Amino acid sequence: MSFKAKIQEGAKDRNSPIVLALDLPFENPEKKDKILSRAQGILTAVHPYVCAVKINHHLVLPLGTFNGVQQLVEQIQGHELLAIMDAKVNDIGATNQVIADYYYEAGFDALIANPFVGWEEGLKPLFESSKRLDRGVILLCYMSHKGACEGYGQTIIDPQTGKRKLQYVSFAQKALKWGADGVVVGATYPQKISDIKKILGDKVPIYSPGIGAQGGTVETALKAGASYFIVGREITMSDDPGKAARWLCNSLKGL
Ligand code: 3DU
Repeated sequence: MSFKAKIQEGAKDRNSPIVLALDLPFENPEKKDKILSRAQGILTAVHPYVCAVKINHHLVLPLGTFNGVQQLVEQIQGHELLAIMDAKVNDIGATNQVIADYYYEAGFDALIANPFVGWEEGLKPLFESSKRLDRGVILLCYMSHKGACEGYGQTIIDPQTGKRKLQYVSFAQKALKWGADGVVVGATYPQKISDIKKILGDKVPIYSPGIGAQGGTVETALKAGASYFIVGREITMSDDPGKAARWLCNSLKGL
């Protein structure tokens, strides 16, 4: 089963389209055990209210992929949740392949990649090995921060047609053509979500980060066409992460 189908089924079964971004602030790397147990504690409290967990460098750097992070991936999957690695894969094809091999070996179900590197000798090897292993590739399409307009918002000349188009429109079209399992579009840009939704329809789901701490809301992202909501600090930095996740999950049910 494809990653896209697995997360759709998981979100339906669990009645939650929330992806937990399991991000923690900087901590002295010597305190690895403290970092790991804090992450495990959040997972234990939050798992009933999410359909997947996204890991970023916040945990890979201090814990290491095959020590702490692999244990977390096992815990995530033990709760029947999917594990996404937000590596923003962004290099030449041969390097991308090695990045994917390591993260898939650690058990991740999907990787986030950056379409700026293109297809041939870029993301093609990543897509091919991911499809072979039934893992997912989610592409950045329009990031949530202010400077996103400098890259994802540029007007480009399409090298194939010679016509002008917006960079993020081109990335959404590539997500369709390349068979991506999803695209990331910031909740802080609801208009971009709806522009991209018009291109993707129901073929490629939109994952929307930037909720809470970055100023976006689930309501506007949902109305604009997002299917999944990536939420980090709003949950992880709460005094009661389980309660924060439950509240968010229930607020989505009312929409
Ligand atoms: O702002 P939050 O704490 O909810 O975290 C959002 C997470 O999603 C974090 O890991 C960040 O690196 C990632 N992300 C974005 O916030 C925006 C993007 O466009 C892509 C990824």
